[in-house]
Amino acid sequence: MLPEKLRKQVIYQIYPRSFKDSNNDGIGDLNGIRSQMDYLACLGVTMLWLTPIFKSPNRDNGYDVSNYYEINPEFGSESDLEKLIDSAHSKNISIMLDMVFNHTSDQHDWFQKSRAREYPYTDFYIWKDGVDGRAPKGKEAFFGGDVWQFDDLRKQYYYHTFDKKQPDLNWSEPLVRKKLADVVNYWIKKGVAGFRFDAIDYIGKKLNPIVETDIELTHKYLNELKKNSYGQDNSIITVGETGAADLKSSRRYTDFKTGELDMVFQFEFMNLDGVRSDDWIKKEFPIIKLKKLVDHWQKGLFFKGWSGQFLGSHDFPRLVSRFGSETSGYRFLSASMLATFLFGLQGTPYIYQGDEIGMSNFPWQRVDQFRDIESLNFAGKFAKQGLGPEEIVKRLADNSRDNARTPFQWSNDQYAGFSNGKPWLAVNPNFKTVNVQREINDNTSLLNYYRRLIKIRKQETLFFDGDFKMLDGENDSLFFYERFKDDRRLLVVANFSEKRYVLENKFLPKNEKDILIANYSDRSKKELFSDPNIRPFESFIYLLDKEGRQNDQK
Ligand code: ISL
Ligand code: CA
Repeated sequence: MLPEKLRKQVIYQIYPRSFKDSNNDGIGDLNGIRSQMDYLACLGVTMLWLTPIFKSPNRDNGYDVSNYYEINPEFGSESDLEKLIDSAHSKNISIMLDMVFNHTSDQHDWFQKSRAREYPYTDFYIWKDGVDGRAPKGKEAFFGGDVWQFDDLRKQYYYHTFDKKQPDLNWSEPLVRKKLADVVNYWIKKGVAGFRFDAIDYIGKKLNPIVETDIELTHKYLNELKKNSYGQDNSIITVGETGAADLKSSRRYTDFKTGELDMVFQFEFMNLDGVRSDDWIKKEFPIIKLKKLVDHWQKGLFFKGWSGQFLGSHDFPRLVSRFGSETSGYRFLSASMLATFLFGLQGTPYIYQGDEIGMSNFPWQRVDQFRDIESLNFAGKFAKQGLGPEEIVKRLADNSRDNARTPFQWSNDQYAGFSNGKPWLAVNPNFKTVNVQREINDNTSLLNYYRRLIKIRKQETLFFDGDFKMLDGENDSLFFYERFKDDRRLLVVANFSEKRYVLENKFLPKNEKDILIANYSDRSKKELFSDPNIRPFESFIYLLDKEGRQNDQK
């Protein structure tokens, strides 16, 4: 049975630093989010995933937690969070927190005590002696450098999957597992209704002879975490960020009976163009490969598990710049097409803040404009390889996570209405035209398109429980698929290119009323609803009853 609690969910991701600043220190905060609750309610989203809001030295903007029980003072206080939760609830919106449990900050009290070999924290992290005066055998960390870092006090090396200031917790230590379950329970009591578990498929590790992720251990630990915390309240929604998950393991994580999580984020779609991998040279986005993957995942997960669907997050360049086109005239069309494509799929749709108004990549010019630790570490690495500043900026510009982190564009006022003070990261100069104020009352805007899309997604049940069928799988840029159940079917057309196509007769809509949404407004009008010509970046969703189709085929 599909989990009913997921039927109408549309989750909105907020990067609090960059959403709305209430006290003009240039940093977004919890009161800022609360001040925009009407906006979020009017958008129609059901849950807000806040990226980490806990105390942190911000080496990785909150993904390095130094205290899981304290709110980062830059974001406000615990009472501000309580007010935010209440305000959201009054609009039927719930809050999802981001739990970074693979690692902590090196400033976390546990790490400080572990360095000093203080009981019972001695084995809270992964420590090893050096070999012949050098680091134990290991790979390169995700954010650059070796996974092993020497600690002067303990005179041993500790293991870090990400940055050197993000030491990995040792989940094989039962007390670590207990303490993390306590953290989850604490926030559940505060009224938090969802959890995103960061980099969760890295928690299970074999420690000897070399440190290696071990999926059996990850399942074991997660199972225990579920049993001791969120598993006790079935209404809670969980999503695991599982960077390495394939279909088989995603099924296992999210099996409706035995799974540990409600859904996972899988990254196979998002890794197709090589963004943020290896040399940071962006590759062509292969649509045929995407189609094969979508088919594989949609058919393979249906009735067996569930996933979160996304094309953008705080970890990737902006989706319109990456998969669409910023060329004037195509920004709206390509951005709305991408949203339509995504919302038509099975799984829970996620919207990353700003994507609903078409925010795009920043026009970077210099390395010193970047703030993200990953980008800066890579810039250093490229410089060491002898690349010139221009080439480095180019690579960062195409790949950097900072593209998604520039301040939210509320209006065409100074700093885009994000703050009255200078923001921590520069505002995209296109805020004069790309902003909420301009779009909110314009019926033809991307923002209002999203509102309609969210509405139909909640109303039409085929989005939730319709099976999937790819149509025209060989076409290299037109995505065309069906969601069906019994004798009802929903068709989704999404043209990923400027090319024109002609739709086969048997697939044409039969009635203008059957068009649920369309990004070319004439598509829902009497004269053009059944026009077989598909235009650049055209996208629409329509119902087609079985009978209509059979009649047509006679
Ligand atoms: O394999 C990966 C690295 O390229 C990713 O799939 C990895 O799982 C992902 O980058 C993890 O991201 C999460 O944890 C990071 C943090 O910086 C990101 O913002 C967060 O989303 C470390 O906490
Ligand atoms: Ca602030």
